[in-house]
Amino acid sequence: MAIRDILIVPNPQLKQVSKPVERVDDETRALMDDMLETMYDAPGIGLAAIQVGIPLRIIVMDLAGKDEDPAPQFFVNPQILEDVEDLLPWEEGCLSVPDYYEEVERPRRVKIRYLDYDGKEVIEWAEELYAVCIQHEMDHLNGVLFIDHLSRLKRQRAIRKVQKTVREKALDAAE
Ligand code: K2U
Ligand code: ZN
Repeated sequence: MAIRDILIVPNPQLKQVSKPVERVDDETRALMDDMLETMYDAPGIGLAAIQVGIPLRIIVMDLAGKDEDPAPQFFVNPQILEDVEDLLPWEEGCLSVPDYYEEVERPRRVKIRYLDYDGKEVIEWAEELYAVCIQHEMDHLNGVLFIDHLSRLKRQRAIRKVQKTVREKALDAAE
């Protein structure tokens, strides 16, 4: 397993639409293992393959709390089959938009279909944090960041803030 670099805005690769996986094989599983290790190291609770520069429709997640056993989840070629009108506001962050948080509203429940780590089809409803996170990650697969749901002014402010933080961290590292 390996920890991979996470792409940061405004890297144009993050705007790519990722392609479906043709077959869940050992190469796919090796990538998912790397993604999971990268996510835990960040730390985060979700990660899309495009965030480590691989334009494939793959997501990993682990919503287990700090005091719970890890509960890794793997999603290949995920699709939203149904959603509900009721929206859930949630203060979101993103490993590709570090240190920036804003409220986003998304459907409170979504019915999803995906292939798991072994390529088996799963169909289930996601709600609350699971619904928020899977929709956030599936946005990544379509080249959409959570800041794209914000006003133009807030989005530009977020990118400027991240670029300033990245510059400051680079200067600190150079000293
Ligand atoms: O896509 C990502 O960068 C992963 C996000 C997933 C996420 C976004 C919004 C709301 C919940 C999850 C990162 O995990 S953001 C960091 C984080 C860590 C713990 C809890 C919430 C967010
Ligand atoms: Zn994200």
